Amino acid sequence: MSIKDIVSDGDIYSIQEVVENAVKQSKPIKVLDELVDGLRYAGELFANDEMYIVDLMVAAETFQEGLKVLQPLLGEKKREAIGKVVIGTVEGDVHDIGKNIVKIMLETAGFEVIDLGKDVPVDNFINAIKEHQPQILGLSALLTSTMVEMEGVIKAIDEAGHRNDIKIMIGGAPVSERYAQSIGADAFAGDAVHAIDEAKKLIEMSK
Ligand code: B12
Repeated sequence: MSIKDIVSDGDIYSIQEVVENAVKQSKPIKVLDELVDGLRYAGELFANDEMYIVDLMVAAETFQEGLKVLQPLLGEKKREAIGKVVIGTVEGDVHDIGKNIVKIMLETAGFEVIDLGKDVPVDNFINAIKEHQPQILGLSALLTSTMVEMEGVIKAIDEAGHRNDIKIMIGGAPVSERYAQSIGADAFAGDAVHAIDEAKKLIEMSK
């Protein structure tokens, strides 16, 4: 069975061994793509009423088990951080898989990342900015109903007087470049690889 099928079937007991074998033959980043394909396929089945939410949850857990095997192989953390990023999924939204991948990839690229987790209230973002003074804030949302929270976070940062201290980068399936511009974010990235490029540009801009 392919990695895609194992994830979408939620075969949580096989995934570890299959991923371990897969990385002997191809690059970890390619194997990550296959894991993501499986999860996206499960999402399609769910959207078409061909999968129950419980099975989608098992598919997501299977994905996370596979990711655990890949994580140490995706790259070593660098000693000197090239910048600091605070990241989190906005309030009301429990999707954190994409955000976690962005975190891993940013760390691999040499960023220090402070992860606030998922379902993060606005005040937690503000407090983290005060405490950690990052150059970049990363916001994630996977629901059309929660992407609007991003605008609320940006407004609250503005009202707290921190908007000029920080660059804001957003991402998540329903979000776009256009949406980023419309809510006053500084950057958008559609995947973790582009997130690294955008974060590097934002660091240059904030110098
Ligand atoms: C897995 C999953 C779940 C899991 C989440 C587990 C977890 N720990 O994250 C569970 C089962 C819990 C779940 C729950 C729900 N889900 Co859901 N879920 C998905 C699914 C299948 C995959 C999401 C995912 O992880 N994709 C893989 C990752 C790698 O991709 P990604 O998230 O897009 O992230 C990449 C980029 O977007 C970007 N990125 C992401 N974040 C950030 C942040 C920054 C700063 C940057 C720069 C980039 C970036 O980089 C990432 C890596 O490349 C999607 C379908 C889909 N195609 O997206 C539905 C989906 C998002 N879910 C959906 C729904 C409806 C729900 C529920 C409301 C279902 C319910 N009835 O309860 C609940 C939501 C509960 C809540 N309050 O949040 C809908 C949303 C519809 C909509 N338009 O709003 C979708 C689209 C499925 C569908 N087609 O119906 N879900």
